[in-house]
Amino acid sequence: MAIQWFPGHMNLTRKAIAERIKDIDVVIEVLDARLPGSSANPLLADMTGHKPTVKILNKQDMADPARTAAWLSHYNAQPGTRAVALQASSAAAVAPLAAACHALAPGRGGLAKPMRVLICGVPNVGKSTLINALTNKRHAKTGDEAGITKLEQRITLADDFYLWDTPGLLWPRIIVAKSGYNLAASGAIGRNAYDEELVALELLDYLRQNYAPLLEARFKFAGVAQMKDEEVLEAVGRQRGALLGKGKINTQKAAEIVIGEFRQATLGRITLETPEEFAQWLAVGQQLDAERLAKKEARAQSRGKGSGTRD
Ligand SMILES: Nc1nc2c(ncn2[C@@H]2O[C@H](COP(=O)(O)OP(=O)(O)OP(=O)(O)O)[C@@H](O)[C@H]2O)c(=O)[nH]1
Ligand SMILES: [Mg+2]
Repeated sequence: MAIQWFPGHMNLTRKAIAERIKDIDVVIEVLDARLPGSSANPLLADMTGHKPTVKILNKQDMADPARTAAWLSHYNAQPGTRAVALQASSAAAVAPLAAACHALAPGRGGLAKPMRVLICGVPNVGKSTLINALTNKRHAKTGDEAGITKLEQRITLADDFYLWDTPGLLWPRIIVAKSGYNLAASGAIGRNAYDEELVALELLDYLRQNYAPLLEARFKFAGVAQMKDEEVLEAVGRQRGALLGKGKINTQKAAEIVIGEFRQATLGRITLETPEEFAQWLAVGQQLDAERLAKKEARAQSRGKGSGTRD
């Protein structure tokens, strides 16, 4: 069962964005550069697709630079999309964004026609941090946890330039199982909506196959590529002294350590997906979802027939 998280406040955010979008000139969708496919919200794409959009691959300081370059080419090849990688906490890095908005909506500017920009994205991706850097102020509350921003908030960048910060938004059904795991690893999913051990095992599985030297250097053991995921988790627990007594490993604690090290990038610069991998996962997810819908329809039809015979 894939990880899902769509609490009630997200439904309110969805409605608020759907209402606001009419009066918006440019949409900035903030993505996590460590999971640029999984953090792109299909629900936002449906609601904002008709507006000029800048995709920001944020937290690039923690992502694998070669993979960030590949994702930028991938997104920039899509019609009507501009993608840039940045570190939202750096005021110098975000300064050119205002110019990019003017380039995308050249008719806007001046008191009669102020530029109106909506900043959106999944939880904990750095939307509020970006707004604070753009305005050089701590307008918006930030924090390393999903769901810090609770309500839409308007912030004035200049007399003729408004920004809307929005709460993090996911979508009602995450059909790509791997996306659920990657979003949870990044901190975009509420703590109670996933099992830390499962998320850590999925993360270790990917790291073992793609970033073995980083794992080995950080946790000081060798041969991870040949180990099972459970063995790697236990080795982490042993190395960090996460023990339950009688030589048993506290795998819950070990899982929290693995996830924490990924989130803080103390493991190194890591990206959990390439454009090609994500396209494959999406195709599988869509196939499974189509099968699920077909079964549901068949069940509904057979129920319909059943009631028909009783009539
Ligand atoms: N290393 C790094 N950390 C960042 C960057 N941008 C944001 N962060 C951190 O990521 C965490 C989340 O940032 P927020 O700005 O609160 O994220 P948000 O998207 O507004 O989150 P919600 O309001 O919960 O949806 C904070 O701890 C930030 O300091 C970045 O570019 N690099
Ligand atoms: Mg926020």
